[in-house]
Amino acid sequence: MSERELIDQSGMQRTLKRIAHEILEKNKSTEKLVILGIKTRGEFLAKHLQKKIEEIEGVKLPLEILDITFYRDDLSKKSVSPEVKAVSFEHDLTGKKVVVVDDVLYTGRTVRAAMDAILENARPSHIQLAVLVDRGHRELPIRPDYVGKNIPTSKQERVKVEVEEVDGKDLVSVLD
Ligand code: 3GP
Ligand code: 5GP
Ligand code: MG
Repeated sequence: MSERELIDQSGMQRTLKRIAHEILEKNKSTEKLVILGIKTRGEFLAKHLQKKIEEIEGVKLPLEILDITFYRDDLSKKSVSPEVKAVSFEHDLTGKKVVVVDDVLYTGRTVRAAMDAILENARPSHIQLAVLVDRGHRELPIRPDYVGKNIPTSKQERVKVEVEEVDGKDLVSVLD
């Protein structure tokens, strides 16, 4: 198995800073913005974006964390629907612009499940998507608004995302 390094620690910081600027540029201001990180690594990327936006604008955006495991529609291949864990958000997302943050975008099913979970609970005015890596192979009509890096992969390859808080370092590499 070979490992190719694609984004190192300083690259990761620059990428997140750029995405923070893009979020502010697209939305014109921080008003109504909420950051929502998808566990596990999306949570820490979301916290980094929250911090970068605070450094730029002086505003600490509300943050939500979502654990999607129970919502993925490919967990249960039987006709029975997967068990859905009740989600309660700390903030009322109605009328808000929710920026969903995940580490890797692949088929799009996790993001679809995240949108279901959000829309079951509230009526945001917008949902946007920020991902550190888009590795292609979409199975649903979902595209990110903010992308750290597009990494075309084969289905056999794996993108390894390491974040300081979980893995002790910030690094993105491709394993094949
Ligand atoms: P994450 O929770 O930080 O996103 O899915 C569990 C972990 O395995 C994920 O960590 C993800 O990074 C990693 N992973 C690597 N390849 C895959 C994949 O193809 N699908 C999923 N669901 N996770 C993957
Ligand atoms: P999707 O639902 O779009 O197929 O996959 C997205 C989710 O699966 C992300 O949360 C991500 O953690 C995980 N995932 C899919 N492929 C990869 C990959 O190659 N590397 C990593 N790190 N995670 C992946
Ligand atoms: Mg993930």
